[in-house]
Amino acid sequence: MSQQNNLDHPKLDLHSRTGTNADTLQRAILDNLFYIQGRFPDVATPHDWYQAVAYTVRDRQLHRWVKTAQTYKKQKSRSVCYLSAEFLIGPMLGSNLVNLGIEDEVREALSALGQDLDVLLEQEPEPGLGNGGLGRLAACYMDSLATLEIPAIGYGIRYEFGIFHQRIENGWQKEISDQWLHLGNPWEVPRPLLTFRVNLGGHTEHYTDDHGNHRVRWEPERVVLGVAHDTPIIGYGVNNTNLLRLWKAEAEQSFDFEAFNTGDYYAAVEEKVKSETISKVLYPNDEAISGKTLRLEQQYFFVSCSLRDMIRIHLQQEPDLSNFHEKFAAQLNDTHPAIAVAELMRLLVDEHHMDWNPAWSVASRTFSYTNHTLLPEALETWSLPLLQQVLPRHVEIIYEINMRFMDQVRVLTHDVCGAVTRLSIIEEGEPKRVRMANLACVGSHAINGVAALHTELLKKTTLNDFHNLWPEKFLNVTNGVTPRRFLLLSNPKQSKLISDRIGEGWITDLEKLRGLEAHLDDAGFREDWRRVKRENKEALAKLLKERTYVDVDPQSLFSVQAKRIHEYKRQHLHLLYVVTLYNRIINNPNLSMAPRVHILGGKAAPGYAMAKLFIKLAHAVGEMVNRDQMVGDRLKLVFFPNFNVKNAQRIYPAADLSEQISTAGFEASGTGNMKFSMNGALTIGTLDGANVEIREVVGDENFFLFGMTAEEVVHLKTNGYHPRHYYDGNAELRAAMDLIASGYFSHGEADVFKPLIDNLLEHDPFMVLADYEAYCHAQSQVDDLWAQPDLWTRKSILNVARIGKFSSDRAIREYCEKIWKVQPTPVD
Ligand code: B1N
Repeated sequence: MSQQNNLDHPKLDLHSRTGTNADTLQRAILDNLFYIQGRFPDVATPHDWYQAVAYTVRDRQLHRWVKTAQTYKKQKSRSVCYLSAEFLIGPMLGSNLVNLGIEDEVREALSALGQDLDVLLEQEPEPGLGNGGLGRLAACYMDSLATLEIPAIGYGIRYEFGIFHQRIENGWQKEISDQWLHLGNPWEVPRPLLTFRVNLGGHTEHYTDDHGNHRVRWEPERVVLGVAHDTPIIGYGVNNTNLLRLWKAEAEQSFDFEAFNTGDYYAAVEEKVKSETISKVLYPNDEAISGKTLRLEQQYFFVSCSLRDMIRIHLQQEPDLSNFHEKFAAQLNDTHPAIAVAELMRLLVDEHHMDWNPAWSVASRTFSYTNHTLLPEALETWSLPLLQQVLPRHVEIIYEINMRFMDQVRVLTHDVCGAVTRLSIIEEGEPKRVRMANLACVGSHAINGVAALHTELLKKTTLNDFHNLWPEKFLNVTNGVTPRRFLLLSNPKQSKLISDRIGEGWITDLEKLRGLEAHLDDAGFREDWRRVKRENKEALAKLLKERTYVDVDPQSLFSVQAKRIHEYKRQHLHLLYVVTLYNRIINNPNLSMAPRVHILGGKAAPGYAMAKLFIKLAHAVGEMVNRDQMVGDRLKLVFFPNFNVKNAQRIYPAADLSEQISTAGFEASGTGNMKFSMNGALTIGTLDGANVEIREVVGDENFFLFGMTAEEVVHLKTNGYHPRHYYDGNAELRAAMDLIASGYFSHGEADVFKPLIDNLLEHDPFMVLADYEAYCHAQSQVDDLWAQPDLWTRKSILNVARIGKFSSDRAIREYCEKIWKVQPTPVD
């Protein structure tokens, strides 16, 4: 007898339950409002309505989701597992509506209920489960994987507190804990039955089993539970609905009755508190590691749950794990999940009793590793004693991996110039340390950088020894971003303008934007293009006024730098230019210039004093400039607080100029650069990260290039860099720095910004001063073009028309072909 398919059950009328016409949707929204939230329309708050809509949308995802799981299972599809400590997914309602194609119907249903969809969209809290580019990339890739009908699971951590909320107090950043789960999360489905016990601490015992085999038992000091929480990720215009599976840490026994009975109530709940700490909070460090035990525990926790989940899925269909690597391709998103290499070996050898060699063959064919940074301080290493304390068995396994690897290396390299020591997973020293990048390289069959320049530099510098050893393992996959969220959803006006001209094919085939070039000579089209940008700028101006009380004129050139605050990204170079413009106005009150609004946004890591001081300086300069009568509308400087995905979606569409001004050789790729360009901004930028490739495709005449190349940066550094030389040699630079140092922006207190200025004068590790003049020069070219609005518009259109390469669909196709070897599995 054939098994009854749940979805074909005669009593389950999915169509009336999850239909998508406005009438059905309206009924469903009211149903959810009542049956899930216990609310009547008369008393429902906007947040209640938002949740009712969210549940209504989720219902429509669920049957696609079940169908997807059934299809993948039936077809025995090979799946991608994207292992990442961060998924910066951003608010889901808007993107789910867009991907399901029911935005108009929901809008109609809501308006019949007297509700405005745009107001409800604002209600959704931001799931800030990431720091910046790396976490957002993982989210864009999940969108593309589903859209391309690739079976995929995103595995990560369900942080109770995501990235902190940035509040500005008296110009200083203040971190407020993020409460995104406070009012409930309608998108996730908790799976309490899908739980794994994760060991921590303790010791190992080696013994011989009844058959004479050498075995190892790990006797942990404590155990925490990892509980799956699933969020469906729906593709655009397809039925495929993949899974984002995030693990929440819980105590094995939430209540210690023995302690309770002996009267120690607090001890009774202590275990619970300690266990739950593991998924409590995201480390807010972008590009820097802290070496904290809890961070290692987080990494191991989610990796162990994920691998065991993959094994569970595999064994539902296969008798053993010898072909595990054929079922799964696991991507290590930077080194944060790199402990997976040792953990999979432990699972295969200790728990599933595979021999070492076949186990190693499976593991190294399962993993591939993406490197996201060359910054030495961001390369993770764990002190061996700490690792020993948390993961005693993994230390043994890492030693075993390293011993075999070192033997191989000695034969292959003959230890030319000490390559063996540099390749070793273990770094000698007091204490010894484990290099996670080395572990990831050794345990992976493919290693990739995230932009062409970055990959080249990786091969030549950071991972040079590995490249010499295994050149065939290295490849580049330039990052991409999803055009669904960052164009279709966030910039509906530009999207409509594009679709009216070239149809909607661009949404899933971004190269089609090239069709816009044929409309370049159409004056009406250029007029419409300008109007759309203008309207987007008006909307941002309104938002800026609400959030910062600063008035800006939407006619001005909007120049934007929005990203994490970091010295290598050189927000201070941008600021020095603003102060320079200010000085020019003061020195020449009648100066005629292109009116500019400079917008900065981004969070500083709480422990990064220089970055936090920068935020204060930006506010201090803004306060003086913005209220100076002499300046008027010629210059404004605004710091947009709490830059996150939600705010980003309102910023990109309103930018005229995108500031991508990092020191060449330091920004691995950047992805904001792509989003700005996709929204019609021109870029002023260095030859760094993906800027290089953006300039290549949009054309160098449509890009404002300045600054040293990565090679020149290295050259200058090796030959002795003297920032003071540039200070002495450029009067405008000197004036700008002197004005800041004088206390002009700090109520006469010269000390406040001294660390920043001194650092620039004495060290300037990212060569701000060396690039200052070239930057100012490029900015004046920007002004010249701004004076020719029609020419500007042409270049803006060309940027969009030629940006197709930077769709995350292209990036995911490359991963699928070159690394994962997976094919689409369409779902009916
Ligand atoms: O990854 C992005 C790139 O576009 C950026 O250029 C790159 O800076 C960013 C430790 C990181 N690299 N490393 C991190 C994040 C969190 C953390 O705890 C490092 N982020 C990047 C996507 O490829």
